[in-house]
Amino acid sequence: MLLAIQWVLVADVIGVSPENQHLYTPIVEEGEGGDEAGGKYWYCLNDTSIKLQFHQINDDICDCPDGSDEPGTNACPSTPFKFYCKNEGHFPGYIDQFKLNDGVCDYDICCDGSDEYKIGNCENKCKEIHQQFEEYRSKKLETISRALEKKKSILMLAQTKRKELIKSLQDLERALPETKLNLNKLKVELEYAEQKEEKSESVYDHLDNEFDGLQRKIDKHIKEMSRQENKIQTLEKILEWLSKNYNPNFNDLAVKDSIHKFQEYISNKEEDDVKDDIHETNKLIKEIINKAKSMSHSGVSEEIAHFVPSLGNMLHHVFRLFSEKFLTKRSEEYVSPLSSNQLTPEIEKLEEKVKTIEQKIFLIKDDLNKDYGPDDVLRAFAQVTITKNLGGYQYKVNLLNSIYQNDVLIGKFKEYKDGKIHFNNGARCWNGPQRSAVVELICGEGLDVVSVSEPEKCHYSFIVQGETWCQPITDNDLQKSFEINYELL
Ligand code: MAN
Repeated sequence: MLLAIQWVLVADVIGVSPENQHLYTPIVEEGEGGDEAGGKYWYCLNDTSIKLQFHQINDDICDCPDGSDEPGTNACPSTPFKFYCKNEGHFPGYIDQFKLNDGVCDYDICCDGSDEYKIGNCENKCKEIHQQFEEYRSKKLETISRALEKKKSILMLAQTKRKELIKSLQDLERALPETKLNLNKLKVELEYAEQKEEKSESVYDHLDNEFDGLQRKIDKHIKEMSRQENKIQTLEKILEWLSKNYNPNFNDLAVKDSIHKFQEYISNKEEDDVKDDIHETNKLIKEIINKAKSMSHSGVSEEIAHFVPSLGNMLHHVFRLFSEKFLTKRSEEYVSPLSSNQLTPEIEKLEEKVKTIEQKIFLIKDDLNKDYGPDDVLRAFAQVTITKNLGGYQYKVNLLNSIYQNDVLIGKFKEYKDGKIHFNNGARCWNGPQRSAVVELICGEGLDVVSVSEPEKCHYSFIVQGETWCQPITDNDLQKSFEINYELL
């Protein structure tokens, strides 16, 4: 029958770290009989219904379901704790049980050789290994601190680039209303100029249709008169010939009488004034036309001009209201010394300028909203191209623009996502997809393409190193990355 727990001993179980030794504290029970080993017991860690005698720990027989009774042997297929190496003078290590006493010195984990505690063939190398580690550490820390300094300047450059963009945006946003105002002013000046030019049109400009009609009619009359005149002349010639060549001996009274009347007609024929007259009229009309051309037309009322519903008039109206209200300028002040012909190209130029400014504003805003990595850092690489010969190709990598393999476009910058840069829309592969790439960024001294692979045909994977992607390093990181130089041991 169990009576009472009398005392608790401090454990020193091989393979268990000092923090976990308490889990292996033997329990000494004083009861009837006790056990031969002096009454020290222990319970499996994951099943306290299994009670073992203390000497069954590390006896090379697996008794507990979780293997907790064999932390220092390879008897259990799995144990909750790995074997603890003290590694005095260096850092403690934890090694898998299957590596214990296998004849191999695993100095990378157990520099004190304790993983081979049964065979005892591994001398303690912790001093030498720690010295190597210290050298590695100081070199690494130096490198990282240099890299972090560089990173600081890269970040500053990225910030400067962002600030420059913001400044350009502000300048453009400031210039836009001013340019638009100038444009509207020119448009109003054009309105005025056009009205003025319209008002100074000549009488001829307004009556040119009528003048043309009159001119055409007179030309027609002149032609008709010439035709009639030709006919008369032909008849006169026939009669003249008759009067000269008739035979007076025939005594034909009708012939004699006709010739007599013709001679009377010829002697009484008056000079033809009508023809001169009509030429006179023609001359007169030409003079009227010339006068009309030089006479200013004043028949078009200003009111009518204002009420013509044109876009220009509406604009003029709005601008006049605006200027009267805010600019306190009188409309006369918008009278330009330029003619409408000179104003039109000026307006076109300003319209183009407004369009360009608006486009630039759109592009800058779009760019400012893009994800260029933490602290916008990728901006610092906008003008940087890394050139690298790898695998028989020359690669040209611009992190914010494009990647080329010789002259073949691998891809254009698409986005920065989850710490990687994606490029797409590259040149199409023969019988395949368009080329694309993903760039992984790692810490390293100097900006460089470390490797290129093509995990799938025409989809490339790049690793680029640089100080930008370095972080302060911890002792834990250093221990993980440290590798022993066995030649020096
Ligand atoms: C070129 C290169 C390769 C690619 C093939 C596909 O040789 O771009 O990377 O795999 O074309 O045909």
